[in-house]
Amino acid sequence: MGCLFISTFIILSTLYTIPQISAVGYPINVWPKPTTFHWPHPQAIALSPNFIISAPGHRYLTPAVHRYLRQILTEHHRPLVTPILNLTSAQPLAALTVTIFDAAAPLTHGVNESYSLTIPCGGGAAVLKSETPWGAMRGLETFSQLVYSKPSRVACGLYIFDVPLFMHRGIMLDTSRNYYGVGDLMRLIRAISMNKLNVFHWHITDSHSFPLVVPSEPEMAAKGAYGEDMKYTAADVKRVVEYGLEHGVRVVPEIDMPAHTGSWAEAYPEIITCANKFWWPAEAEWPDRLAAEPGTGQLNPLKPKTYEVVKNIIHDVVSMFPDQFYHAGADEVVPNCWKMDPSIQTFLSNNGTLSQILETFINSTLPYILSLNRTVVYWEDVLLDGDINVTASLLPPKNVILQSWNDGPNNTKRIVSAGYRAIVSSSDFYYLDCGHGDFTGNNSRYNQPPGTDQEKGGSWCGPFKTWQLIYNYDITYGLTEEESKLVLGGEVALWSEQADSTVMDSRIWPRASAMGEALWSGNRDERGKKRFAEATDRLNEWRYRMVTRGIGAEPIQPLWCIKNPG
Ligand code: CP6
Repeated sequence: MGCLFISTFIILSTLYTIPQISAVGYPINVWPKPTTFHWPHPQAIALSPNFIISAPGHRYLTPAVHRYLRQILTEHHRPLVTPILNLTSAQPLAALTVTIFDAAAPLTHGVNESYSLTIPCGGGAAVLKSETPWGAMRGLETFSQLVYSKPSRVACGLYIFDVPLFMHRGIMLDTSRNYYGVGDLMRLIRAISMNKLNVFHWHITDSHSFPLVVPSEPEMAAKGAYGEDMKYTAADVKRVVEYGLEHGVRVVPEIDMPAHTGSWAEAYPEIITCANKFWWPAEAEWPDRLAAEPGTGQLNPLKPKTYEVVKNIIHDVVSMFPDQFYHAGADEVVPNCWKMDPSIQTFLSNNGTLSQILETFINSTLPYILSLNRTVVYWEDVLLDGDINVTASLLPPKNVILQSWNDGPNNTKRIVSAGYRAIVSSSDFYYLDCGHGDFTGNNSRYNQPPGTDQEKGGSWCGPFKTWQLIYNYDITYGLTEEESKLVLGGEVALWSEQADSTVMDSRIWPRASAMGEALWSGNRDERGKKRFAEATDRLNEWRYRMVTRGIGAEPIQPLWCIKNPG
C-alpha cells in the first residue's frame, strides 16, 4: 500500500507541473532540499577524472575542499532509482570554482550559510558562490550529492540558491549514561555536516558518569568516569572542536547542573545531596519520587565549596570550547533530593523556599558564565518547572536562551511569549531514544513489576518518533510572527540510558535528517502542502548514500518498493 501510494504520487506529479520537480518526473536528489532551484532541462555531464575544486585558502575550508574532492572522485554512488538524465555530449566537467566574499567570518550562531551553485552542461566550470566559508561548505555538500554513478557524472543545467530557514539546527548527544569514543563523535560530526545541520550539543556529564577531564579539578573524571579509557581529555576535546570547524559544525558543551550531578559525588560527596540514595518507586508513588531517575544527585547550593568546584569546571570548559554558546543545564531539579539534606532542611524550616535555593545557585553561577563572554542556554525547567523555578531572578535581562522539551509546542510558546529566545527539543517529536520499550531513565536493576507501563512495553516518552512525525513538526506552531523570530531553531536529542556507539547511527539517522530538512528549507511544497511522498523517495536515496559514506542510518522502506513501483 505504502509503495503504491508513493509511486502514484510520482506519476501524478509528472502530469501536473510542479516547479521544483523536473519535467522527467523525479526531484533533485539533494537532502535537505535546496530552498530554490532552477533546472529547466534536466541533464547530466560526465565528471572529468582530473576534476578539481579551486577555492581560496582557509584554515577550515581547505581541509573541507580536500575531503569533498576525494569523496567526489571516489564515491561512485549508485542511486536506487536510476536517474533518466541524458548525458550531454559536451566535454566533461573539469572544475568547480569557489568564491567567498567574507572569508574571515567566524563560525558563530547566525553566520551566513547561504550559497549559490551553478552547474553548466558544457561551457566551463561549475561555480559556487557564498558569503562565508561555512556557506561554501554547505554548497560543496550539495555538489557532492549531485554526483552519481560510475563513471561519475553530475546533474547539470542547474542553478541553486540555498539559505536555511533556522540558524540553529542541532543534535544533542548524552555521553554520560553510556560512553562514546572520540571516533564515534567524529563520525557524528561528519553526518551532522552532510545533513546541513550545524550544532553538536554535547551533553557531556550527568549523574551516571563524568567523562570530561577538567584540568583544575582532576578528581572529577579520575573518580567519576566509567573507566580509564572512558574519558575525554583536553586533547580529545580539541580534536572534536577542530573537526567540527572543518565541517562547519559548532560544538556546544553542556555540564548539567545543579541536578543530574550524582557522578560528582565520587570526587566531592560533601557538595551533593541524595547521592546514591536513589530508588525508583512504584508508579503509584511517583509524586514522592526522590529523583528524576535512578542514580541522580544534586549540587547543594548552600555550600561554599560547591561554587569553588563549579567555577573551576566552568572556567576550564569555557577555555576548552570556543563556541559562543555555553549550555548550563538546570533541568529536572527534584524537590525531595534537596529536602533530604540537613543544611537544606534548616534553610527551609526558617521559611526559605526551594526556588530560593535554585535562585541562589543561578545567581552565583550565571554572572560568572556571562563574565567569561558566553551566551547561556538552559533547559526550560529553570523558568517553567512547576515546583522549583527562578522566573523572578531571570527577569529582566532575558539574555539567556531556553531549550524547550515538555508539553509539545506549548512550552516553546511560554518561553517566547515571555520574551526569551528558544531552541526547540520537544520530547513529543524530537527525542530519538523514545519508544525503546523501557523508561528512558530506567536501569534494569530497577525494573518495574508486571502490569506497569514499562512491563507493557511503554516508555516515559514513547512511542517511537517516526521520521514522518519529526519531518512534519513545525517548531513555530501556534506562535505569532514576532514570537517566531525568537525561535532560533531545534535540536533532536539522543539520551543514552539505552544507547551507545553500537546503535548511535541508527537511532539518529535518518530521523535527524528529517528535522534537518524541516529546519533548512521547510516541510511543505510550493502550494503549502506537506511534502511526504516526494520526501520519502528522496530520503530513501539519501539514507542509502549515508550508508555508503559509513553512516549506519536505518532503512525507512523495503527495497521491494523500489523494484515494484506500482
Ligand atoms: N537527562 C537529563 C534525561 C532527560 C533530561 N535531562 C530526559 C527526561 C525525560 C525524557 C527523556 C530524557 N534523561 N539530564 C530532560 C532534559 Cl522522556
